[in-house]
Amino acid sequence: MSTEPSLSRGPAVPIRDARALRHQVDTAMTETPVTDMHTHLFAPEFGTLGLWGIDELLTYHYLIAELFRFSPVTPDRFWAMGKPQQADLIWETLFVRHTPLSEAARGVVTVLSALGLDPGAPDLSEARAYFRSQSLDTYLRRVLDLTRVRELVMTNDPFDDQEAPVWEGGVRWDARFHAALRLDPLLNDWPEAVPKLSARGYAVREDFAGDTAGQMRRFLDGWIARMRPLYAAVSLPDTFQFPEDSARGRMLRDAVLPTCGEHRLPFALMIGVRRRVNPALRQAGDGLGRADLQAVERLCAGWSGLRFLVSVLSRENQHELCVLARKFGNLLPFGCWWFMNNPSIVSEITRERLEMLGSSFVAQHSDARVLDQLLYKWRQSRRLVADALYEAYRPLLEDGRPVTPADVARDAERLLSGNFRAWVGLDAAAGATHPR
Ligand code: HDL
Ligand code: ZN
Repeated sequence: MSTEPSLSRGPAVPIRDARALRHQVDTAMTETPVTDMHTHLFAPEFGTLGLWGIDELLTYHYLIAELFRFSPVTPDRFWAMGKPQQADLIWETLFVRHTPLSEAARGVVTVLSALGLDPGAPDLSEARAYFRSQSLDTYLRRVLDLTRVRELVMTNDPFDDQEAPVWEGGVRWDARFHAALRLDPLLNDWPEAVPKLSARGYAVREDFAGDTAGQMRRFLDGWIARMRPLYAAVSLPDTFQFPEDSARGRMLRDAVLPTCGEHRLPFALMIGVRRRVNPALRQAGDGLGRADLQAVERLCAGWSGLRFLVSVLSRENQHELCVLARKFGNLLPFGCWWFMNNPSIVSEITRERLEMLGSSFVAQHSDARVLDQLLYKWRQSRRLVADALYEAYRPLLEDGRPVTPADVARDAERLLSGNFRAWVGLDAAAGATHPR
């Protein structure tokens, strides 16, 4: 990214040379406020559900998976440790005795540097002292200011025993945090969900007999009223099929999709995860698989009045997703999810999306689990999207189609915020793509 002083250009003054264009793109991608539309962060009102600080940062499951590649420690011994001891071991192993070369490890280095802490420290004493000195409100404001994240979307699970009571207690939460109604237990673990729903007074049957669908719609209506989510969401395995004569297939057809339609609630599908490939690693034990995106094709075609947000976990599915988005105006691709959120792949995905979709997609989400991660995830993503956007503009200049600063500002805003906000009705931005 260029470091030249900001060029004073009128919004309509065409940019005619590549150097000025590069600077304009870098400035816009650095300064444009972001709507982080998928995270695992929580508003301060959710208490200890919200993670922040060096020990949470280092025990991120990405780093736990990497620890076991370098350390002889067994998973059992690791899980028997307390979190500070786990963090010490990860720091010593991945950051002191080895070079922090992976994206997740480099991210911690970026966070420490952004906070003015020593990323080469021999231990965590300085970092722990810093975080002990911080209040969450002040630190949250600092992180959101530094990253220019204007708002973010949580992942909210009505089946989570720690989170559900906060909602049922009538929480009023920080307006910078939006809710997303996450439905994995309903759609992926129905047999386990049935007794929990029965205990809450929903007369549901595992075989869907009786008024199970009606009861599930009542359940969903209640949580939509409580959370006021921007969208409903689910992660789905690589084996996902639709339609399908299964609990998931029936729940989607008879309860979730009709309810999303009734509430005009967009539905986010995150497809390709293979849960617990190595159970011993717990949250770090998930893998991925290539999915059959014809299921998405049938959903978009069969539920044409619904708006779908889709992200896929296999690199091989990314190109297919772009082609599907060209066929269905009710499909909005989003972000570079999880194992896709690495520079080499983010760069490829963003370029192929610009080539096939122009600016009509959501460039990125952080998927952050720890507040501090916004400091590296968004710095990296802004750089990578800037590079791809610049490469997309350059041929226009060469072919005599000048680009103005207003063009660049509008495109950056759509990619980082506007497309998503329009999709979920946060603002009725002109020109947002709509279901045809
Ligand atoms: O299902 C999801 O939302 C995934 O993002 C998982 O939470 C995963 O563990 C993750 O954190 N990926 O970044
Ligand atoms: Zn996630």
